[in-house]
Amino acid sequence: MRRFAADRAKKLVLSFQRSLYSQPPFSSCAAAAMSSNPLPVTVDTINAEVLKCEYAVRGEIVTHAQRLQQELQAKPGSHPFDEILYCNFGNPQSLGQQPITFFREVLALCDHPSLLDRDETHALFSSDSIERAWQILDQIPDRATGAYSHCQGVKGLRDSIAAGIAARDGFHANADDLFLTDGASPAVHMMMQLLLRSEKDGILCPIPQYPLYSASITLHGGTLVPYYLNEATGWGLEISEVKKQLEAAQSKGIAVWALVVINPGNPTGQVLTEDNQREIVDFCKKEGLVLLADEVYQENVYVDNKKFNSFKKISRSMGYGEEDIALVSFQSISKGYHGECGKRGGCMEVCGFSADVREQIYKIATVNACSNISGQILAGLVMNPPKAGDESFESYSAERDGILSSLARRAKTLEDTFKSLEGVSCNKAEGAMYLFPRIDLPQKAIEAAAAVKTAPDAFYALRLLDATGIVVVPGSGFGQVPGTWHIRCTILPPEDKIPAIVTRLTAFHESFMAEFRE
Ligand code: DCS
Repeated sequence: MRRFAADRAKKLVLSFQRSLYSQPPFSSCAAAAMSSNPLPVTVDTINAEVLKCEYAVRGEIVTHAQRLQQELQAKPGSHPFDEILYCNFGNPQSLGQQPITFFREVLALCDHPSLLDRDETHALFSSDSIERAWQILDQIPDRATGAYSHCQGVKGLRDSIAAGIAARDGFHANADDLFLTDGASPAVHMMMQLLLRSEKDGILCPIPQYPLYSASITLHGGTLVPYYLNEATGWGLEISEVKKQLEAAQSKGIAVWALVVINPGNPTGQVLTEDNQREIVDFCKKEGLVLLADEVYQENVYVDNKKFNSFKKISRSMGYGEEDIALVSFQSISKGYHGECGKRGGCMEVCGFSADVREQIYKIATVNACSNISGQILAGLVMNPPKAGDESFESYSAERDGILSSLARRAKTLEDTFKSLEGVSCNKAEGAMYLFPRIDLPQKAIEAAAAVKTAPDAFYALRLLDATGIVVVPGSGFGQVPGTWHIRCTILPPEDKIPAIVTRLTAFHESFMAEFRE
C-alpha cells in the first residue's frame, strides 16, 4: 500500500510537471515548431472523449502488478510471494492454456501452403487438417493469405460460418449478414460508430458491464443508459428495470437506440433463461431497439440446467423475421475453449437493418479494409470444428472437453472459496470466465480507502495484490449498485495454481478483516 501511495505521488509530480510544460492549444504544427515545446500534441489538445474513456481490465492495478513483477525479477524474494497471478484478464493462453491442435494445424498449413506439397507433412499433420487447409485455400482468391480479402471477410469462410450458425440455431444464416472482424471489440466499435451521433443518443447497457461498452460509447460521444442487473436473483435481467431506465433516459431527451445484452454475462457469469430471452426480444421489438447481443461466451456454459441460445434463434423461434427486429450478434475466437485472443478473430451477424443502413455498415467495413486472415480462418474453424468420423475428432473433443471441464472445476472451487469468506457473497459462474463476488467491507476499511483517495474495492484489490500477488479488477471498473463493492476474478489460472490462490486469498481476507473489523 505504501508503495502504491508512493507511485501515486510520483504520478502527481509527473502530471504537475506535464502541466508546467504543456502549452496552450496550437493552431498549427508550424506554431509548435516555433515554440519552445517541439511536440505539438498535448493532453489538452487531444479528443476529450479519449481522456474520458476508461478500461479498468488493464487499469492502474495491472500497471502496479507489472511493476511488482519487474521487481520480483530484478530482486527475487523482494515481496511476500514469488509470482504474480493474473486473475484480471480473460486471456486464457497467457495463463498456459494450450491452443486446440486441429485449429493450429490448419492455420499453419494455410499460412505456409508449400507444406501441403511435401511428403513429411502427412506424417506431421492429421489428414483432416490437410484436407481442411486445401478447402480453405481454395476459398481464398489466388490462395493468398497475405492479401486483403473482401471487406466483410473471405466469402467461402463466411459461407462456412453461416452454415455453422444455421446448424447451431436450426435457422438459416446468410453469409452476406456476416462481417468478420479483428475480435469482437472492433465490431462493437463499428455499431457504436453507426448508432451514435451525439450525447443525445443513448445505448442501454447492463451494470455491471464489460467496460468495452462504456469505453466505446464514450469514444463515440454517446450516452450510456445503465440498467442494473439484480444481484439478489443471480444477476437477473429484469425488463421492469430496463423499461424504467429507458423511460428515465427518454424523459431527459435522450434517443435510445439499442439494448446491449451480454450472455453469458461478463463480469457476472449468469446464463439467461430462454423465457427471459423471449421477454428481451419482445421488449426490443416493442420499443424499436436494436438488440446488441454479445455472445462471445457461447461455448462457456458450465451448468447442466442452463444452455446457450443465441438471440437470433430465440427471435426466429418466436416467428420474428428480418422486418420485425434489428439484431446484431457478436462472436469471438478469443473465448470459448479455444481462447485464441491474440489471433484477433470475430464475427458480427447483422440482421434486420434496411438496405440503405446496411450499405453504410458495409462502408465502415470497407474503410477498415478487412480483418486479418488468420483470425478469419480461425473464426471459420471454431464454427466448423472436426466432426465425428474425421481423423482429428477424438483428439479435438478430448482437448475441448478437457479445457471446459477444467474451467468448470476452477469456477466451482473459486466460487466456494469466495463464499466461505467473512462478509463475501458470490454468484455462480454458470458461464463466461469470471466470478464477481460482493464484499461487505467494514466501515473502517472504507474510511482507510477514502483517506488515500481510493475506491474501497480498489483499496481491497491493491492490498490483495501487495500481500499475495493476485491481480483482480475492482468492481468499480464494471459499474455496481452505489454503496456495494465487488471484485472480478477470472477462473483462468492453471488448475495446479488454484490451491495456492485459495490459500493466499483466504489468509489475506482473514487478516484484512481482522485489521479493519469494527
Ligand atoms: N465482449 C465481451 C463480453 C468480452 O468479455 C470481451 C473480451 C469482448 C467482447 C472482446 O473480445 P475480443 O475483442 O477479444 O473478441 N473480454 C475481456 C475481459 O473481460 N477480459 O479480458 C478480455
